[in-house]
Amino acid sequence: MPFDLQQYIQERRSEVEAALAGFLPGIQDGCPPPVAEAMRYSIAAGGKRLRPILCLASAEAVGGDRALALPAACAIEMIHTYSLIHDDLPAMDNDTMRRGQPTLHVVAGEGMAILAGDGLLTEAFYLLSREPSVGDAATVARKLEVIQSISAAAGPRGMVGGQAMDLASVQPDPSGRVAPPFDASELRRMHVKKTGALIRVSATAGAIMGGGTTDQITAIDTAAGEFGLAFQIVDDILDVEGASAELGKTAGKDAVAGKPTYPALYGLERSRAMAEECLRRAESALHAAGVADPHLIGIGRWIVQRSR
Ligand code: GRG
Repeated sequence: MPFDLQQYIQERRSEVEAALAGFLPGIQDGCPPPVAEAMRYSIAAGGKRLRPILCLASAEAVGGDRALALPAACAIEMIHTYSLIHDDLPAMDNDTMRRGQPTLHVVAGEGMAILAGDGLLTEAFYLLSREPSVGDAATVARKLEVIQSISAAAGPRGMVGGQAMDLASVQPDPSGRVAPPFDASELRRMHVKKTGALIRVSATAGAIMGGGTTDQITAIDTAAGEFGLAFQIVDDILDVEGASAELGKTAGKDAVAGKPTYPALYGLERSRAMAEECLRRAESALHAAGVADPHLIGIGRWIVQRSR
């Protein structure tokens, strides 16, 4: 079936952005203006919307209605945006540019940036518990499964845990000790948690909300695990090769901070080959389960071929 991936991505992105604007709380919901505005500033700053698009494509790949996955897609983008706000804080990665705009703590102050991040995280779960509001038992059961999967992926077993491993690898502990550099398997473990878990659950949540069978959900989960790793490898490559203006954030920070990265460990050429290998493994998992939807495969290629 011929299709235009760019058009698909653009259409899903617009859908997600319109839904996010409607789901975010405002003053009419009793949300005080400074925190409402701060949350909207970071969401509206842009971003590729990779995770929500992957979520919607996964719902469709199992033959489901993507409208049922839209709240999960938006909730995941809220959680992702919170993680970027907190990651950019002086206590963490200390960055002043994100999504091509000054970071939230630069424009709203550190306290408000912390609160906006907290607000996006909690609001995501408020949304997940509330929408879709369809009352049938199957949808309610799927919502609960998705809430469990997303909370595991975003919390200390997943993204928060990975961020803690990352932080400990560069910041001295209270006694002044810095952890020894990661070897290859620790680097992989850190990325699987820090970046991979949320990308992975984006696809899995979409497949669950789309009513996929266990085999379909498992295959999409496996493929998205590979997408998540490929995403991080490419992110590390872009940090070496990319220009800050195109990336929308400060390039070259990993090397300056002495961070363990794929190019540092394996070199650029091998890192590129590793990202391609992830893609091949993802595609074969999707083919084996009969869910090799062209949009899903195309999103994998987008992850590896992107320049920002
Ligand atoms: C603060 C709990 C907590 C976690 C932060 C994901 C993360 C954990 C920090 C981000 C650090 C970082 C820049 C990691 C590299 C991979 C990554 C998540 C890049 C940003 O994601 P994109 O490229 O961003 O999808 P956009 O702006 O396009 O949404």
